[in-house]
Amino acid sequence: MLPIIFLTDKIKIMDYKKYAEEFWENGYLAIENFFEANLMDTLNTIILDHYGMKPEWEHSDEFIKKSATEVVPWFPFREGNNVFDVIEKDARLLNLTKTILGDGWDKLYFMAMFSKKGTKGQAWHQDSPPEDHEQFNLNRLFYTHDIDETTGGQTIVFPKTHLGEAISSGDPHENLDGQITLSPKKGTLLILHGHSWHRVLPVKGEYRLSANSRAIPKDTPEDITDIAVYRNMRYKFSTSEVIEER
Ligand SMILES: O=C(O)CCC(=O)C(=O)O
Ligand SMILES: [Fe+2]
Repeated sequence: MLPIIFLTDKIKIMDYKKYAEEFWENGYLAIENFFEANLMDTLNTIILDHYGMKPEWEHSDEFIKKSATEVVPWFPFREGNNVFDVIEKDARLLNLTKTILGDGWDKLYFMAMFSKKGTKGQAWHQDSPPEDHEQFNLNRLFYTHDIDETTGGQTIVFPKTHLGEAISSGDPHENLDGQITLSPKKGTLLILHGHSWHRVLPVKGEYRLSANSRAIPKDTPEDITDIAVYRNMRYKFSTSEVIEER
């Protein structure tokens, strides 16, 4: 049950504390209809216009092959495009983030992601090394179109893994007992701990978009997501290097 009290159709009061508890218990929290459909339609168009339908890969061939991940990131704020302020300044998102991360939290960066039809999605990974539980990134993902079994590209999470160690080594896209398949809808907010094991299924629809306004707790280095942990390696993005084979 979602802890939302409906006062009228328009006004919702969110119980931030309950949401934060759910997040800390499971390592993720999905809230449907968090953002309005009209806003999502507008942002979907803006993101698609940026990519066109045949974007070039930004990652090295080695990364794409070894990581079994096919996604093209876009960092609009780095180009002076502030249109996604509308998300980052949303008072409810700010409140929820503060309730989860506590005082002194900060924005990290904003990233849209595109995968085209027929691509692999994203292999199991953790966004940042899990050895220090105090140091992590918080994913604040939202989806501008419906994602389901027909479109493919569903997001898979493994509950409670944010409390543990590095992801088990093995097949990058293996089905694991205990995994949960999420079908985010247009307007869904998915808060996901960076140490939670997660992946994205292959894309069957015309395209798949998601966007992520990453945040960090107080005293977390800004390069926290430079090294990601996959089932077959640790990868360092700044130098495009496999730093550990697993
Ligand atoms: O697009 C998604 O659903 C998940 C993307 C992801 O792995 C991330 O933003 O860290
Ligand atoms: Fe991720």
